[in-house]
Amino acid sequence: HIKACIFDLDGVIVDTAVYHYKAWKRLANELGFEFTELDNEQLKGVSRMRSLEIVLQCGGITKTEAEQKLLAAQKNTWYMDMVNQMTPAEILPGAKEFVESCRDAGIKTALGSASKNSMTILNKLNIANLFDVIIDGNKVSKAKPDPEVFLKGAAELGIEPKYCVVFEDAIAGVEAAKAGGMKAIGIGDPVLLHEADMVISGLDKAPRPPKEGAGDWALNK
Ligand code: G16
Ligand code: MG
Repeated sequence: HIKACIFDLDGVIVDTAVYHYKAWKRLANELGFEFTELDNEQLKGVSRMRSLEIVLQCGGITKTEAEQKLLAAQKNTWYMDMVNQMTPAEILPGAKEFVESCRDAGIKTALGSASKNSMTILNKLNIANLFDVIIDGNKVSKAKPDPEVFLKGAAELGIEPKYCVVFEDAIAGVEAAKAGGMKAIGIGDPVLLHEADMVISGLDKAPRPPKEGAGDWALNK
């Protein structure tokens, strides 16, 4: 019986990956190498500093820790310039309606994102109030596939992990949910996300939760 839904942000509620990509590509280009959309796939769900390591590896470049901090800050400035232009029109199809339908059915909702910018993004989209609990990159020390972000979400909601379902677009995120003893609904490619209990193309395709006491939810398998 599902009592809580925990949502990843980038790739589930909104597509910020395109802005991450533009900012990382600009950094790579200024450092003198190319960074492709395919390279960018490796960054999904991954923390900012780990993303930078992967980008630098793509260019075969090594930097000191101090230089890395400056580069990550530069990337974040360019990224936030784009985030600050975002509007609620960029919420992915069906995402807002689905989270609302969970709340209407008495299911608790949480955000579980690696991004330290989650609050700014939720405020730009006008949907911060849809989540009972928000766990973002500022509140966790271990990145996905470690389950910390989702376990904290469940703990703050006061719901046992086995009653939680996580919605995730990243392989590391699905792994994190399963490692935490939760159900995982993958958003995206069923081959890539084969560890998920179910894979859908987007929240617009998620089965709606039944009203309280009105039978089983199709997610609840
Ligand atoms: C998101 C993105 C990642 C990004 C990470 C950290 O995670 O998918 O590409 O590197 O957040 O973002 P920031 O630099 O804003 O702290 P998620 O967990 O929402 O998919
Ligand atoms: Mg994601």
